[in-house]
Amino acid sequence: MTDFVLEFPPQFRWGTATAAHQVEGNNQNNQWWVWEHTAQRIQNGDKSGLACNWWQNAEADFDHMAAMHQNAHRLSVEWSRIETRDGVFDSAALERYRAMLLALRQRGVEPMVTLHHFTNPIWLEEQGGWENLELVVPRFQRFVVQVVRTLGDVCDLWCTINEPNVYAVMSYLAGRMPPGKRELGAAVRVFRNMLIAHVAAYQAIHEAQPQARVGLAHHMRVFQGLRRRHPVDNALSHLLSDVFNNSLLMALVQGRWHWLLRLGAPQSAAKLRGTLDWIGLNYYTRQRVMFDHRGGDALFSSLVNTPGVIMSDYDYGEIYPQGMLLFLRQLASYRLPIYVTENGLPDHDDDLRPGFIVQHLRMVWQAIQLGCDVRGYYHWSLVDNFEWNEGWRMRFGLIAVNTATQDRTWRTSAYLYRDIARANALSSAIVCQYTPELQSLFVA
Ligand code: IFM
Repeated sequence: MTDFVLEFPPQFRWGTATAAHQVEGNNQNNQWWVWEHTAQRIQNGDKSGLACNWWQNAEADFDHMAAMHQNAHRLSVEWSRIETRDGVFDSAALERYRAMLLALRQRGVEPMVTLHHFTNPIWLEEQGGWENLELVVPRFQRFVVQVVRTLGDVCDLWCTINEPNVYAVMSYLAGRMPPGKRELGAAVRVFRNMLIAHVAAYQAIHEAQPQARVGLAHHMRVFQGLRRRHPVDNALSHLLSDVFNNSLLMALVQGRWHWLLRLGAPQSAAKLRGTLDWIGLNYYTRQRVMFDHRGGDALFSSLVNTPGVIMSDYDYGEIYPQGMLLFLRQLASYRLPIYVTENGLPDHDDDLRPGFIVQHLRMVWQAIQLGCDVRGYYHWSLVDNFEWNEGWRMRFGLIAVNTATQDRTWRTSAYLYRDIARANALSSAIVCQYTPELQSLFVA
């Protein structure tokens, strides 16, 4: 077989992504902590507990990043630690974040900071949280300004909100995350409020730090009709894709509400236009859509697995790398710089992850060859961490975590990712060593 080297651009960012509540431990002041201790809605009754102990010692894992030749990391700051009560800010918490960001920089790792990743302070949640537009937009803006003013000398790459669509669906439609509601109207309102809050944050960050680069992390999922020529399955998959994937982009790129968001909208979407300096893609999988006359999971659709395909642990998803290329090309059409802000899978024994990484990075490389301005790739995740309603059973880490001892063990994928990041390339030598079964993919 002929040798190949698929090189990435010289400044390409090789990173991993995490979120505060999933790794820090003892985040007792947010709605998730309450949910974990009261709702009994998490697999095996798991709790975040000490998580990966980052609040005490994230630096130990930063050493692993450096050893893996990573030059970027996406992490989030925890609102409930920083603003412990409405308007009361904890400078010690902000100092801890400063120390973490500096520790990253000292290791040659550029931080990207997410300002909202699923968790809310209890005081905010008690007043209606993201359903309460008049409350949440100014409060979020005030919090963001405080963070950017304090940490702006060590970070200028900001991700305002992680996955507004997932947050709205899981918390207000599927009822699987707090506050556990199942109301389409509430989900729509929350999603819209998050977009409005993003815009307020975008503007405030630029006022506080003119050179800031501000974007958000958008979860996109391939929806395809289950039955090939079934017109209703196909129509529904288009509808879901339009609402879940495209409505956010329609609002923030074009300044237009999707019809579902226009109903009851407090303002026109015109002001939302042009409020992304870059766009983050969180891409995981494809889902099949089947018409369900009883209502299904949403909008008369049931979401099912593609029959016969290999699934990652606990049926989280199938491996569908084509979706990565599809969405990178779509995002590139908006002429924005792109970061792949998340991509990964739960795979305890790591038998699928090496192939997953190689296949998805091959798509990222291909997108770059086609002219897409992809600046970096952040694998989800560095370490196994608390996977929300799935608790600890889903293991997303390049590095395995023993939660009883806090011991770390590199999975094979960690060595693979190190070699790719070190080479800034996918090469035949790397593919041969870790995923020989995929060599044929690289034959021209
Ligand atoms: O763990 C989550 C993360 O918090 C948001 N995006 C998807 C990941 C894996 O499910």
